[in-house]
Amino acid sequence: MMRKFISALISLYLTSAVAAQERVVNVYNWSDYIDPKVLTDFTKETGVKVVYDTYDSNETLETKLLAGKTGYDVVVPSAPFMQRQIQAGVYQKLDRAKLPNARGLSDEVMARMAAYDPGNQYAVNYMWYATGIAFNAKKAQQVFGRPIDSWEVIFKPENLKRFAECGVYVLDSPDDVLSASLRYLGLNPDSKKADEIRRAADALIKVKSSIKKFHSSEYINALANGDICLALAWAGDSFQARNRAREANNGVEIDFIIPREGALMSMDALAILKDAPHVEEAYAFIDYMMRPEVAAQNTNVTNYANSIPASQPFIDKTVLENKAIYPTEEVMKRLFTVSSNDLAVQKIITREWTRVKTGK
Ligand code: N2P
Repeated sequence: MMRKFISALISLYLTSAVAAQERVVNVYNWSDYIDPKVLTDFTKETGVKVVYDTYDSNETLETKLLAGKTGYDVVVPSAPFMQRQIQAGVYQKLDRAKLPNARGLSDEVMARMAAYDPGNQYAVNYMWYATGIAFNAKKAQQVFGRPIDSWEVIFKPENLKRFAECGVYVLDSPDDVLSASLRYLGLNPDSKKADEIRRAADALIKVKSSIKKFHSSEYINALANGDICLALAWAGDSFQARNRAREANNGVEIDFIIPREGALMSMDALAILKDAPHVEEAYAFIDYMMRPEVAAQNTNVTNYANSIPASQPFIDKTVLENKAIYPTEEVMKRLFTVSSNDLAVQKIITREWTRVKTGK
């Protein structure tokens, strides 16, 4: 009897020990989009282990989400994709009581997010940023000799040709690149018209011979180590490239501009999957990300702007005062957003993007 009781106690202890050990959250986020120290700090504080996996395109994330159970708890879609995924029933509604720190999100960003997630029911903003042009300052001076301030640098064939030799990468992201092309053509950057999307793709095809690669994460190192000299790129990644080059002390100086015609402003969201295996841990993780000091730490390392105003005292001055990361009111006016595509439009975009990349 006693023996049975003791062995029951032991097994109870073991089960709870295993359960305690097994507190886990599975996070699927963009590459180069967090301070790795935040993950270890989170585990130290909460005992929740983070299994962390990365991607570099919304299309990759969406394909996984629509294919069925992923095992992930928290994912980070860009707003227009998130909107479609909400409609597809991929996410669960958030219980705001479990996200006290999310009350610190700015009203402005909450309102912007609500355009994609009415009533802010399913997601909270993680970071936001502009898409523009990153370049190697010295190389650009040598091969171009004029200030880089316009989409004409990319979309005028005679311009981009000058950079072809020192290397050009373009984001493998139709939302980012086709909207820039539409803007360059003087069309609505959020156009859903098949003929306009085709014209935007054609403009890119005209400069394609000068583009070395379409890729959405390799350009950080490629810029930093001097392998390429120009990229159609995201702001945060471009400044990460700058910092990597400075750390390597290799003489490469990377700059980034928001073109004068205006550029895409995007927002990425933290959301919990409907079939998340670790919902409580997912809440703990998201709430931790919303803590002002933590949000600041992520901004300092990634060079992406967060939406927690109380984080600003903890943000490095060079980041906070960088107008391409935290744009002024005036620059903000030049930024545009894109809305979600319905499936028919998405199909056209996917087809046009394939035509850009493969010629078929
Ligand atoms: C981080 C990319 C985040 C911006 N490398 C694209 N959603």
